[in-house]
Amino acid sequence: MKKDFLMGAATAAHQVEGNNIYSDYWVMEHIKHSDFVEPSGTAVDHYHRYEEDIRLLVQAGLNAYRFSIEWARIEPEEGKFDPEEVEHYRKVLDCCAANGVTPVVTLHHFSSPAWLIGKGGWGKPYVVQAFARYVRYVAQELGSKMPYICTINEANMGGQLNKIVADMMSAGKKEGGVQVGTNTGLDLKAIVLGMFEQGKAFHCGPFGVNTFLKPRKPEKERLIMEAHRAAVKEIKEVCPNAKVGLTLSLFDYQPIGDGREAADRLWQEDFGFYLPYIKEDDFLGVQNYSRKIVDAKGAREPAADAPVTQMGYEDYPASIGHVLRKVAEDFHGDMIVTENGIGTDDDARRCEFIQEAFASVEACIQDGLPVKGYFYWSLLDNFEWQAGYAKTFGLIAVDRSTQKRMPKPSLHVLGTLKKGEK
Ligand code: GCO
Repeated sequence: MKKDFLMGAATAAHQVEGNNIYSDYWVMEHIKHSDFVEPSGTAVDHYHRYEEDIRLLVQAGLNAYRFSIEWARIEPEEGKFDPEEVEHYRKVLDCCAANGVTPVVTLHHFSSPAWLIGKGGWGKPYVVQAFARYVRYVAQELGSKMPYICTINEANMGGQLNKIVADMMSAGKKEGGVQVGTNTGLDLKAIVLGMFEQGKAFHCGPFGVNTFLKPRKPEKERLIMEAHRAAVKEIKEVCPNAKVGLTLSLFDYQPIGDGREAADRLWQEDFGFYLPYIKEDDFLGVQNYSRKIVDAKGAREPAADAPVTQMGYEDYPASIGHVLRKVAEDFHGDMIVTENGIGTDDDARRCEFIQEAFASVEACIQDGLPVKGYFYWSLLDNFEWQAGYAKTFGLIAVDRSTQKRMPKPSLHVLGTLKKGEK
C-alpha cells in the first residue's frame, strides 16, 4: 500500500460530539412523538475527548481521520458565526496535524441549524446561499488546515429514502432498506402528530419541514447539487489547494433474471443523476455497506439464508470493490472510500469484514483504479440516527455511563492493513 494512501476511520459531528443543541436533529429528537428511539444527548462526548480518540487512531497505525464540522455550532443563529466553535475545530485540526493524521473534513453530515428549517430548509433555493455563506466562512477560518473537504455527506440519501421508506413502512419493516439508521415502525397517528409537532417547533408548519434527509422528490435533488457546486466555488476561491468533493451512498446492485433494466434504473437514480454535478470534482467519496439483488420488479429483500447485519441489509463485504469498479466506468477522478463498515456486536466478524472488504479495494487499486483512501465507518460506536445507540459499527466501544473508551481488536486489524501486514 502506498505510503500516502489515506487509511483511517470516520465519524460525524452529531453522532459522536454530544449536545448539538442548535441543530434540527436536536429538535426532532425532543418532540413528544419523535421517531428517534432515543435522543443523542451527550453522544460519546467526542467534543471533549477528540484528542484521546485521535491518539487511539494513530496508535493503531492509521494515518487519516474523517470527521465533520457542525454547521449548527458554527452558525447557531442565522448570519451569526460563533468564533469559539471555530476555535474548537481549529484545535481538532491542530490535533490531527500534531499526530501526523491527515484530516478529511465533511462540512455537512445530515444535521443542519434549526433556524435553516424555519427558512425552508433543503426544500427552498435559499439553502444554496446560506450553505455557501457558511462554507466560505469555514474555508476562510480553517481552509489552510483542510487538505480534503467533502462538502455534503451522502448528497443522494434523501432521494434513496424517498424511494425506500414507503416500501419499508408498507412491509412493516423498521430498517434495512437504506444505509442509514431509520425507525419506520411508528403508527400513522404518531407520524402525523410528529409532523405537526415538528412544524410548530421549526415555525414552518407540518408540511414545510425540509430537513436534509426528509424524503424528497427528484426536483429537490437539484438544490442539493446546486449547494454543492456553490460550496466548491467558495472553497476554491479561498483555499485553491484543497481537494474538494462530496460523498454518495451507493449500493452494489446485482441483477438476476430480467433484473438488468431495474438495476440500471436504480444506479441511474443513485449515481447517474449526480454525475454531471461532480464530474469536475477533485474526488468522489464512495460510501457502500452492502449489495442488493435486483430482479425485474426491483431490489429484493436479502435471501432468507443470507447473513445480515444489525441494520437489516446483507453482510456482504465484497460490495465495496464492485461499487468502486462501477463508479470508475463513468467517474474518472480520484475515489476515496469515505465510508464502509459493519454494524455488528461480533468484533471477530468485523475483523473478517474489514479484511475481506479491504482486499476488494486493494484488487481495484492493483487493477489501476485511482482509489486514494479507505475510511472505516466508524471510529467509535455512536448515535445511529433514528435507530439510536444499539447499532454498533465502531472500532472502539464506549461505555456511555463513563465515556470510557474500549478499543476492539478490529481497530488493530485495520491498522495492520495500513502497514501492509495481513
Ligand atoms: C450514512 C451516514 C452515517 C451512518 C453510517 C452507518 O452513511 O448513512 O454517513 O452517518 O451512521 O452509514 O449507517
